[in-house]
Amino acid sequence: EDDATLRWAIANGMKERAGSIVRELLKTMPAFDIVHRIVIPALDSVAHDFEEERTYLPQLMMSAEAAKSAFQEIKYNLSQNGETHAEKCDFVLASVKGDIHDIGKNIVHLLVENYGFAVTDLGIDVPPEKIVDAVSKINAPIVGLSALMTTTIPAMEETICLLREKGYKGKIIVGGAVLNHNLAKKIGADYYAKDAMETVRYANAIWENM
Ligand code: B1M
Repeated sequence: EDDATLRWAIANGMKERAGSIVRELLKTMPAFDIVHRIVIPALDSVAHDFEEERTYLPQLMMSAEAAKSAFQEIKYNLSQNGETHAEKCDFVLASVKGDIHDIGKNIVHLLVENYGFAVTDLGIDVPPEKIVDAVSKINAPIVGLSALMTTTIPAMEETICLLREKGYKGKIIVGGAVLNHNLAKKIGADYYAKDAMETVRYANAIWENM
């Protein structure tokens, strides 16, 4: 099986097929190469086709499911190889209230975890109070928030405000398609990460300065 087949399986929303191709690919290709060289570009092209109205919502959802099944295989492989051992600090992650997009968040989860952070993923559509509760219970020095829609940026801001109001002293990283550096600053975040790798770099810098 080759790269093109996986790209095809994701583009066409073939969930089982995507999983089995990844299992094959993992025999010859490092897990992160599969993520960066195949899965992310495949998702980008599906997203692009959607925006250009060449594909529609049901297909998009199927592609998202296929990508998820690819990530599951990758995650399983990494855990089998003992590569997910947490040695750094806690990292709480969530898609904010009203936002059910989680492909990007799941990539962030995968990478951050594999760079040694103990990730608590609260999932999607997470209300500010729940995030604040988890962060204070775990005493996490880093929180990552994901929002992909202009309509969920206010929920992101609300979450940041509530965290600060409750005296949170850690770092808040935000990410997602509609965000940028200026908007992140405006809503009170410490850092805007344009992708998963940038999240890792910033988290590492925080960890090293602790
Ligand atoms: Co939706 N959707 N969607 N969608 N969807 C967008 C975001 C949209 C831009 C598409 C469009 O219409 N042009 C648009 C928002 C418009 C806006 O507000 N400006 C939109 C909309 C409107 C909607 C719906 C309302 C339905 C509709 O289209 N009418 C609906 C809303 C649901 C809801 O949340 N309440 C909806 C639903 C869906 C699906 C369910 C079909 C599916 C999501 C499936 C899933 O996630 N499980 C979906 C998808 C797939 C998309 C697009 C096409 C692709 C998103 C994606 O997964 N990209 C998207 C268009 C786009 O983004 N161009 C779109 C791939 C992913 C790897 O990238 O998520 O950006 P991304 O993550 C990156 C970085 O941003 C960053 O790192 C990631 C990895 O490198 N990052 C972080 C992300 N989060 C981070 C957090 C961090 C750090 C970095 O914290 C530390």
